[in-house]
Amino acid sequence: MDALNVYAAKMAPQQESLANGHRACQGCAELLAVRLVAKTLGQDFIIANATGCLEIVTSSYPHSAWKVPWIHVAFENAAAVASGVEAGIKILKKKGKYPVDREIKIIAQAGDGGTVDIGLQALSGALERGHDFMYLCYDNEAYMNTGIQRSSSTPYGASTTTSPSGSESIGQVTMKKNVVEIAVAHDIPYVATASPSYPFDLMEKVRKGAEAKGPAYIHVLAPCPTGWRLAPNLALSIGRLAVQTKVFPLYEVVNGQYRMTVSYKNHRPVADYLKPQGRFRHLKEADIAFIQQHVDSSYDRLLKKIEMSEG
Ligand SMILES: Cc1ncc(C[n+]2csc(CCOP(=O)(O)OP(=O)(O)O)c2C)c(N)n1
Ligand code: SF4
Repeated sequence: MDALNVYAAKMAPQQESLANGHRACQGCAELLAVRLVAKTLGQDFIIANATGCLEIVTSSYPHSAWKVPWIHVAFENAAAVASGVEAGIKILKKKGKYPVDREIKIIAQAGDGGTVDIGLQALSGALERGHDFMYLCYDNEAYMNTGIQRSSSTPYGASTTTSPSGSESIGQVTMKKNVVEIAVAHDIPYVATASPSYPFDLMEKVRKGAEAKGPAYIHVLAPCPTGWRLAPNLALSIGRLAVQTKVFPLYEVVNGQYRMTVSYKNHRPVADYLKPQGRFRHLKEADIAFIQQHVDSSYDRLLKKIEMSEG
């Protein structure tokens, strides 16, 4: 774990498939994560990108930050388009119109809105059909591109423009949907959570996901200074706090077997994660205690699955 904590740019692959000059907000951790993913994948991959921040900031017409084939698709169908690309290449290979030994990787990527809400059906279909592709969800926990509206990945108690906190409401009143477990339920070769605050852990998971034969799903927590009402220089440290407080455990599920990839002996209280973020500023001590309870019990459930995997 300690080795994964260290980061020096020199230790990461030097290749860049995502050029500089994109238009993400200052401190956007999503774009850092995407850059690390692109570095890991090299040059031979094709992306189907749902609409959202990531699409907007990397492709403002007539420019593109992508140095690889990149398709902007509708909000709901990144996984369906990736499935089509993968199937198309298979057919071209059969017809002798594409080099049989070329291992081009097919990627689908979307925000949480494009994944856990509107794109869930397309994602489930693609996972169930067993396409050889990797799906990356960059979860900034709301529909950021259109003005910080809640999604089903927004955590309980967060204030957004469509779940505003106030005298009548705590903000988001539902718990974050656990789409990682939904992906696991499809019995696919590789599922993982990842964070740009742990770059080597993230890159290792991307490598494993890309090498898996069949579908891979990686859920990346992407701190968003704009929507989380957070100072831009805190995006990476808040990502670290998400792991240190058990809010966002880093684990992988390889062929159904769970393994924690980053673990701490002592965890910090969830308040350390919530308090720096303006979207949680209104929470009272009792609300924080309630969230702590929920975090603890979700984490304990995860530990049980890991224990069962270890036999
Ligand atoms: C069918 C459809 N509904 C709504 C929209 C408008 N829209 C574009 S991007 C977006 C939000 C994207 O949110 P998310 O997937 O979480 O990505 P983020 O912008 O947060 O990275 C919405 C609602 C759309 N393009 N298509
Ligand atoms: S709104 Fe958030 S996710 Fe979108 S570009 Fe800005 S910081 Fe990144």
